[in-house]
Amino acid sequence: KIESTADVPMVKSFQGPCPALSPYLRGASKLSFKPLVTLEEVQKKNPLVAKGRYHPVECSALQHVAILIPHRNREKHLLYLLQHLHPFLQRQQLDYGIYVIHQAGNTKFNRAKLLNVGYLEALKEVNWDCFIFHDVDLVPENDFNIYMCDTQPKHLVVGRNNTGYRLRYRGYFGGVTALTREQFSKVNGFSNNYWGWGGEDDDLRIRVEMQKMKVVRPPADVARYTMIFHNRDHGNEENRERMKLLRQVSRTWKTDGLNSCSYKLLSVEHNPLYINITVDFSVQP
Ligand code: UD2
Ligand code: MN
Repeated sequence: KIESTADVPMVKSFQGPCPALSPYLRGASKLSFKPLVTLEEVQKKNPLVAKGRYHPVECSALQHVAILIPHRNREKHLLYLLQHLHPFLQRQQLDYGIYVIHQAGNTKFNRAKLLNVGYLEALKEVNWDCFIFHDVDLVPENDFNIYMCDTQPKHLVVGRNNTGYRLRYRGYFGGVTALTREQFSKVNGFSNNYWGWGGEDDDLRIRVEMQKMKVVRPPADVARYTMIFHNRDHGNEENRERMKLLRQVSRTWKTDGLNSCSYKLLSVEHNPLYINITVDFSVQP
């Protein structure tokens, strides 16, 4: 008999809409990261995930959700995240797909532009309702932190272990955010011009506020994450231009974003546990 770590049904029964709150949620959990876990093991424990996607068999999901993870040179973190996120999302009864957007080459890292690419490419496959923009090193601690979109853009990280689980600053919008297809398109996505560390999350918040939308957050006891320890990566040095860029958002957002995001797509691979999109920003498409 095959068993799923998520403890969700494996056979189809009744097909109505899923309930507003999934019966499989467990609440706060103590996370453990086993250094020896392998992709194959995670695959075995998630038998209902295929080509990076899953949908509940017992009901029809309330939203189709694409999880977008910007990535370069963080394989271990990706493995830990996949290990925790797959059962977590299944317990939430979501129809979901996990996309890893991998930046090839060693030019400066561009998190925001990778997420724009993820949005554009994922929509070529499925008309996703909701997008979760997700750092590779943040693992949610409580499955009542629902990975669905709201009527307003949602910030899912109130606190993390290494900052005492407190909101870092007013207006903080980093780490993990959830925007509907329409909300993200209304703000023209992220800016493509933030190379290196910092600022791109504040830029998105400014775009959201300019459209008279308001950032919402789940309760602090639920919106908790563990950040897997890391140092600043090579190729993602602090962006010293960020304050200057942030002062210009009201003038630039309309022409810098989804509608100007050009990139050279190297590959789209459907792995068992995630869809891997590789792009090269060092060359013109
Ligand atoms: C904060 C924010 C993050 C982003 C960043 C500034 C939180 C919890 N997170 O993260 O959302 O706004 O500041 O840019 O506040 N990455 C790679 N390879 C690299 C570099 C980055 O995969 O070489 C990806 C990875 O998904 C990582 C993310 O980019 O989680 C953010 O980079 P970081 O983790 O180094 O930055 P951090 O923790 O300060
Ligand atoms: Mn980090």
